[in-house]
Amino acid sequence: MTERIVVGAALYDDGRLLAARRSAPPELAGRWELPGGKVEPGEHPEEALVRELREELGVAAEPVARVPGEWPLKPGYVLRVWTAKLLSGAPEPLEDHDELRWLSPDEVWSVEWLDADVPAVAAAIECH
Ligand code: DCM
Repeated sequence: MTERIVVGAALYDDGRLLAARRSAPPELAGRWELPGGKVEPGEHPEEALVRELREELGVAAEPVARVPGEWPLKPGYVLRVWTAKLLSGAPEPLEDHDELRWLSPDEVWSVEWLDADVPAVAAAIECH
């Protein structure tokens, strides 16, 4: 079985990293993640990243660099992360999230990230 890729964005603006609090499903609700989602069949991961940020947050953003590494999610799914730059718009929690927070470097570990996002965020910080 091929693994399904979930893309996450380490979206930066003015040195701060965007964290999004999930509103669903119940077992993940209340935990924080890098916004993103599943790559659709035939879609390039970077395209999926841009699409997810538009759908979930209502912003235009562009991928900057792949963060080295890959993190297992539920069986059959892996998380890959890109740093990304906000081009236009102010993120709003339009889908899947009930709160957004811009975290300065000293605030990055102040939220309860999803399990897979802990090493992913650490790696993203390293390469920003
Ligand atoms: N996921 C995650 N971390 C992220 C993005 C997604 O752990 N930064 C997980 C949550 C879901 C799965 O990936 O189990 C698919 O995400 P979604 O429901 O947003 O498509």
